[in-house]
Amino acid sequence: MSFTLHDYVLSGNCYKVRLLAQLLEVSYTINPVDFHPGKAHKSPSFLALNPHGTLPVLESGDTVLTDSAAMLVWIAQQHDKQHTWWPINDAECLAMTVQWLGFSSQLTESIGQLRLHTMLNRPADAETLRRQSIRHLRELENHLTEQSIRGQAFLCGKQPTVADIACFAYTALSPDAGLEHTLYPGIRGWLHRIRCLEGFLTMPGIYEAHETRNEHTAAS
Ligand SMILES: N[C@@H](CCC(=O)N[C@@H](CS)C(=O)NCC(=O)O)C(=O)O
Repeated sequence: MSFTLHDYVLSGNCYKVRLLAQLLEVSYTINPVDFHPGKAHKSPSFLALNPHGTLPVLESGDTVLTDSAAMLVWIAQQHDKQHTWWPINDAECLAMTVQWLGFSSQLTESIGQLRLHTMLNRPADAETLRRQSIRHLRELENHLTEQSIRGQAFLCGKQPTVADIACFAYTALSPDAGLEHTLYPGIRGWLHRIRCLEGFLTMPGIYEAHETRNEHTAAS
């Protein structure tokens, strides 16, 4: 089923949806919302659609989704006939996918908020956000290193799931928040493997600079 995405081009959460739709070759319509400087996502008409006043919003018929993780599941369940992106036939992989989708929301709260502070001067406790962001990057790095030792290239197994897409966005965009990838070889390899997926779509702020050849092939 096709859909309309209420979108802002520099939003990491909107990008997650654009990326999965592109990978699965799903067509959709974009409604650009003036997030900055217009704050159109706080206007009365937008709040009537999404009382949280956040982007993205996905609309399809009577369906209105206001959380990017829910959108990824909705798209994958309908358009991935192999059931690898939303792995309903593998209990362990499915549970891991839900767990890492939860982690992706934490990345929005740490790296995402620090990025808004760094790029748009949003008032924030930058030191606390920085500490949380680094803790999250280390947790991701440790998990990816363990996965690599098990011969698993992605967060939940040998194949990417919606959780990889959800975690990819703010991890890849962390240099915008002043957090480079230099210290995290496991993350660099994983970012590269996602970038190499057929149909990959990029966005402003995602760089290749820290990816080096011997690291990407480690777990593939
Ligand atoms: N849980 C939501 C969070 C969405 C979210 O925080 N979006 C940001 C943009 S990336 C937003 O609209 N923030 C409102 C603001 O900063 O004014 C999701 O994953 O979709």
